[in-house]
Amino acid sequence: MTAAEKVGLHQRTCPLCEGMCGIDVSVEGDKVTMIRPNKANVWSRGHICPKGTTLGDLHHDPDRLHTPMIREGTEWRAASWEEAFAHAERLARGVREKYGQSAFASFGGNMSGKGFASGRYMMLLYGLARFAQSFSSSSVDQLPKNVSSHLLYGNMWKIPIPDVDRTDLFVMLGANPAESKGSIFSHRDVMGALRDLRARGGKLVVVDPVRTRTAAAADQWVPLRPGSDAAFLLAIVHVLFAEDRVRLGHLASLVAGVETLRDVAADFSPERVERFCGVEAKIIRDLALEIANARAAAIYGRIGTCTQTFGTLASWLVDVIAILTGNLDRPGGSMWSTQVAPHLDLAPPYPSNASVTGKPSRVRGVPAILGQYPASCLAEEIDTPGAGQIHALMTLGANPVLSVPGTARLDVALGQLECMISIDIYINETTRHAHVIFPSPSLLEQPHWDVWGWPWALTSGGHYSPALFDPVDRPPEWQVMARVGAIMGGVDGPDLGALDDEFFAGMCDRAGIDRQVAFDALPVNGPERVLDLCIRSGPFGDRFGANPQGLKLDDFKAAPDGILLGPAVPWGGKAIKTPSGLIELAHPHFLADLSRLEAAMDDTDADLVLVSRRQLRSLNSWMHNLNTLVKGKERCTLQIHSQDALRLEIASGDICEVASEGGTVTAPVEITDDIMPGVVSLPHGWGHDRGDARLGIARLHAGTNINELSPARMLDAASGNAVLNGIPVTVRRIEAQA
Ligand SMILES: Nc1nc2c(c(=O)[nH]1)N[C@H]1C(S)=C(S)[C@@H](COP(=O)(O)OP(=O)(O)OC[C@H]3O[C@@H](n4cnc5c(=O)[nH]c(N)nc54)[C@H](O)[C@@H]3O)O[C@H]1N2
Ligand SMILES: Nc1nc2c(c(=O)[nH]1)N[C@H]1C(S)=C(S)[C@@H](COP(=O)(O)OP(=O)(O)OC[C@H]3O[C@@H](n4cnc5c(=O)[nH]c(N)nc54)[C@H](O)[C@@H]3O)O[C@H]1N2
Ligand code: SF4
Ligand SMILES: [Mo]
Repeated sequence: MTAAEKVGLHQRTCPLCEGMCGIDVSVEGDKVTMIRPNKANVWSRGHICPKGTTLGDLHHDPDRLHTPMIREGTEWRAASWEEAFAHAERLARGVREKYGQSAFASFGGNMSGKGFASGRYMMLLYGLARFAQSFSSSSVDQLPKNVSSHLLYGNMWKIPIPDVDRTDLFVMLGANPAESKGSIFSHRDVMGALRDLRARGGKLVVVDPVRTRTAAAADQWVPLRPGSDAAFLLAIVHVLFAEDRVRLGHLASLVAGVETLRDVAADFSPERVERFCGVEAKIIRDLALEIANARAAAIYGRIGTCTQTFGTLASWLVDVIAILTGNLDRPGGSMWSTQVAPHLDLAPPYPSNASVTGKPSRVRGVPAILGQYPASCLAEEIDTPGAGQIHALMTLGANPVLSVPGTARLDVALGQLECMISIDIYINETTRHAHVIFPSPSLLEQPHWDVWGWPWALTSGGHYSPALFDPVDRPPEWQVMARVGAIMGGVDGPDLGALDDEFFAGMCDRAGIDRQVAFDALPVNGPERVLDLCIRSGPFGDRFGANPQGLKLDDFKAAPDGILLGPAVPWGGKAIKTPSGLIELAHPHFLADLSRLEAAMDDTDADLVLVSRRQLRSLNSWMHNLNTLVKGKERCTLQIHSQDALRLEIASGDICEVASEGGTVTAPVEITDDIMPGVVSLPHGWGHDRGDARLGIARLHAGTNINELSPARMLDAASGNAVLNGIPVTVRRIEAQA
């Protein structure tokens, strides 16, 4: 399409978060002139946030990479694609000849899943690369919930989602959708839905050490000490048993371990946990009874319940309470989605009968969890000599130098790699260490259908948007992924078409679709046919003609505002894939972690602890190079309660030093009573003053990197997930306000 033909208004979906908002993009020539909400989009109906309007700024960002980059020493130069592949291949071969395949590792980040091709071809890349160690942002995010779902339901991605639109009581722990827009909980407008809940007489309870904008919109804010959710939730379970309020409902015949759980919970009365949680016993008791009495209640925990010392226990107990009160798999409780294009079901699964834990890590000896090592172990695996040391690393849409604990060490370690290949759009804090960067196409140069949003939506539906601009002078990204996989895995002269056909055939097999039928109908390689297969083999699909009324990708192409297919319906027993066929309510992996919790309950001395926060105008570590989003007053502030400020003789605006066992940072102070005494908060994703990153705007609004304070040592033992909340710190003023 020529530029002239592109003038006008184009419907797109914003790929940045789970909001999946429909947007109207105005274009003149090759310039985006304006982005507005698309009110006609059947899913988002005009909802949008400030980030969605900046996709044009992102597309036009002069720092965004358009060609592959090769680094020699401290010098970067643009390279042709073939030259860059050849250079990467040479470096990888060098590492392989010296150390073997055991020296190869990967780090997959948050943006790896958002691209049209990258989200769909990750498994092809990984299959070819045979990385000896895989790391990802899962272990600074939802891995505890994956462990919980794997053990309870036999599928790490079978995560129940709160049915906000039909519930009467919403208990939300450690989540702040007012800023995040919802996570593992896709909704067109979470805050609107919470307002609707209250308007129809329902109740919202937010359990969070901070009175966030979400908590401020709730009927009840329950401040609790960071890291104590597991004890808080166990006390609720205690009350449910003690008051004889356990009602398994329609799931009764599917649940194992109820009596074991009763015994376990007997030790955790509200009175026993009250000091540890910092929550009065009566509040816990009342909440337990409210949940039991509610016609339907939805219990939901997110980042605050995962990225903490007892992330697995807390994630498990959120579901336990839903199960014990008959609220799992029922409207108004917590439900599973029914997706139009269930991509995750067609990817090679983590076997439901496999153990959560794998081989111990080389340096620290902590186990791999669900096939990956903790992100907090990456630095030591690179900088500790010995057999199996990492010398080659691939990063994909990841910025671990800002996003994982112990970043100072990681920053140095990455500089020691002999081969680092990144697929990214910037030379940033992490990719500045790469030897070769392969740029992804701009998000407007790719079609879109969300891989990671729809699995968490309790409305079935879909919306497809075509690429707005033609990508120039670059191979399709799926081919880049395949070639990088082949380079890392030492596969010479890969036949890309054949590899893709084999990959596609595997998906057909898992979908129960005859390979030849699918190949005949969808002969063109690439992500679009993967999407079409997912739709056609999915619950609403045409099954390649077997269900003639069913849907295929063309139907969505003909409906640029999307198609909705109704609210979620219960799954019943067919959701459960555990070896026993039952929901394993008291799996030994959970119970084994309780002694660690009991020990912590006797040791509550930390004077001040640090938690993280998200901000509407940021997206993790990487949208700070857009002036529209970062302009205005300084956002990277240390929030502290007025009592603590008084005690420490700190005034608003003072520059303070925050120190933990992990490191020391400085930040301006913001005094507020919307945070518990004893807790301080910094936003995550800042710290852009490092080295020679090419981020002109972000450098001017550098902020401070919270993860210099997160000690790599601190893990949720049951999942290997990083502890990013509840970190003991000290705070002192170093400079009075100007
Ligand atoms: N202290 C603390 N730390 C945290 C958190 C916290 O709450 N507190 N949250 C954690 C969580 S939940 C997560 S998910 C992680 C996120 O941390 P990461 O997984 O490291 O992801 P991002 O910070 O989003 O960085 C995304 C990277 O992708 C690149 N990128 C942007 N667009 C594209 C694209 O289209 N294609 C490609 N290939 N690359 C692109 C960016 O340049 C950047 O390098 O951080 C974690 N770290
Ligand atoms: N604008 C914006 N949106 C985003 C992102 C972003 O960076 N910016 N990141 C995206 C990503 S990758 C993710 S994973 C999601 C995350 O989405 P959310 O889970 O909603 O994440 P947060 O907004 O960080 O909210 C976490 C809350 O947990 C609280 N908390 C901290 N410690 C504890 C604790 O021990 N117990 C309890 N109960 N609460 C605690 C914090 O105070 C905070 O309010 O957001 C996504 N959306
Ligand atoms: S809420 Fe999420 S999907 Fe919607 S515009 Fe903002 S970033 Fe994009
Ligand atoms: Mo995340």
